[in-house]
Amino acid sequence: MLRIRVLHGPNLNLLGSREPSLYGTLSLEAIDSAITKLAIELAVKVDLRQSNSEGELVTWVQEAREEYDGIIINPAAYTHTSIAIRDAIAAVGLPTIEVHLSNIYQREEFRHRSYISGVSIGQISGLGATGYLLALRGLHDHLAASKGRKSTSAQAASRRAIKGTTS
Ligand code: CA2
Repeated sequence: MLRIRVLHGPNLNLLGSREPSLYGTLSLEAIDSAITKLAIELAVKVDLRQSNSEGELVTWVQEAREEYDGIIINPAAYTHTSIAIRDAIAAVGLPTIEVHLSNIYQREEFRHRSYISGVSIGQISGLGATGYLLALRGLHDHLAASKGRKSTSAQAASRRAIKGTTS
């Protein structure tokens, strides 16, 4: 079973209560339920967490290396400031998808730069809560394809070992 950690950054615990025109009307709990429902359909184990603290997000990214196959992250404001989160994602080397509820490129200039996109396999921005669901499908397909490739090459290696050939 594929295992994916989903991380929500600072202030996303306030979703649904304020700024609905930017971030939609769904609470974080409702978004997490929709993610969980899709995860069950896709037979993926998901672990969902929110933190207002950069250090805690860094720790959760680092710890994901042991137990997870990939990461979905909305780093919120840390997107535009955090070299620490970027370094953690690069260090663990897990396929990561960056999600934003709003379209960061239609907003203030300072939101146009993401420190995270360079270490992510993809970014989804501006599709509201649907972005998390697309990210889950996308990461699931990416991981399933790379697992398939690994098992095909492992099978080929074992066939070569049985035959006693090297190439
Ligand atoms: O669009 C996104 O998902 C963002 O990551 C949200 C961040 C913002 O700093 C990024 O530029 C784009 C802000 C999250 C704040 O969430 C709130 C939710 C409700 C009320 C107030 C803030």
